[in-house]
Amino acid sequence: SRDGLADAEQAAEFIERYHAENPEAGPAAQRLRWVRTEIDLTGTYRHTTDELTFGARIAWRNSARCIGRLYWKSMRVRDLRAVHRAAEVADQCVEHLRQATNGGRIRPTITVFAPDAPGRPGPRIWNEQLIRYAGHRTSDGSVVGDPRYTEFTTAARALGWSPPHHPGPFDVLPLLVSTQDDPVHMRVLPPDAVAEVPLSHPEHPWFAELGLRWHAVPAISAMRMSIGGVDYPAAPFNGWYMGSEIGARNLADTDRYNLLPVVAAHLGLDTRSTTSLWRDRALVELNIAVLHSFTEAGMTISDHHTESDRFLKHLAKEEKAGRRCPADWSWIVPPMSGSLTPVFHRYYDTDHLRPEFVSDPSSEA
Ligand code: HEM
Ligand code: NRG
Repeated sequence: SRDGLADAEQAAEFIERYHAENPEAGPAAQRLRWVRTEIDLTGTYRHTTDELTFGARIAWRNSARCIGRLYWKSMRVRDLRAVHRAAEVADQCVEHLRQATNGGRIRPTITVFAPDAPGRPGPRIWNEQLIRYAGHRTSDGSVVGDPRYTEFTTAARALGWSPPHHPGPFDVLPLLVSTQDDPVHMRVLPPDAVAEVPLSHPEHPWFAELGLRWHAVPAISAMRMSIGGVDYPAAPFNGWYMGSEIGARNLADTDRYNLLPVVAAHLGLDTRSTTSLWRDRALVELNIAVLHSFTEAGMTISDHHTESDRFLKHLAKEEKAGRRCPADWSWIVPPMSGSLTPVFHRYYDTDHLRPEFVSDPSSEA
């Protein structure tokens, strides 16, 4: 828990599940006795590296909002629980990005930093993701860049950060890391750790002239991972993008880059009436550009049809293993062409399982 005290019941439940799913680890009884003793003596307990690896993978498997769970067993888990200092956390976030990007063959990866312990909270990463673009508020009240991050951008600037040249639409934000000893450590990401893809369209040469781009790796860094009563507040993880996350949300939402009117104008669509479905047509072309550009650049990405098929395969496997698989319909169904994907046409278990990733309201900057 957040005061660093491990709940003994959650601990026991996790250790039992670990031994049930990993018979080669032997019976749980002896380990359970030790964990109870350790909690009695210190208020918490240390996971073995195998328990941590299993716990992190199960936290992914239990993520009801995630359509990408088919590959949960193969996530790489970097055990960096010995890392407490902010500068070293920042170094290892950079190393995470390099290993996860892997020259374009993106590897699902999690880096686990020190947990919360009584009197010794673990480090915190303030960025929502390791790679995000600044939102610069201009004098006329408009925003250059990602409007979602105007507050974070202001905070980074107050701490001395300035955008690379002049404020542009795709300035990568610095990392902000805090620990008990270091209230804020700021780290500009080295450009070679930040793979980005310039966007072009397979049939419309004008598209590339828009100067759009997106980063290749989505690495969520502000969720705490909770395993068997132990909280890991800094445990950044990544997989790869489903194209519609970029093309149907980040670049299209009216409170994000709001690009559908721009794309529609270049397509020569009639934007006077919603009934022309100009937004829908522009949305498809924008998403084609995203998938095309990532593929051309050799960066792992998948479309929403592929991820939907994989997710149904995952559900079937979980059912066969005799497990429930919680899923949140409103997050699983892709943000475009919902009814074209099989995940739309059914309902899901909605139970809440642990281990899990939890959004920390206080970290939403
Ligand atoms: C959410 C896809 C890997 C954990 C999502 C969403 C998508 C997605 C489309 C919904 C995002 C949104 O609507 O904003 C994928 C794909 C992956 C992948 C294609 C490729 C391997 C992972 C990994 C983890 C993970 C490795 C954790 C270890 C989560 C969690 C959420 C989520 C916790 C909910 C985030 C929130 O509440 O804001 N995923 N994911 N995913 N995914 Fe995955
Ligand atoms: N929609 C967000 C990312 C959320 C998680 N998506 C993933 N996760 N693909 C965005 O940046 O657009 N992942 O770990 O791969």
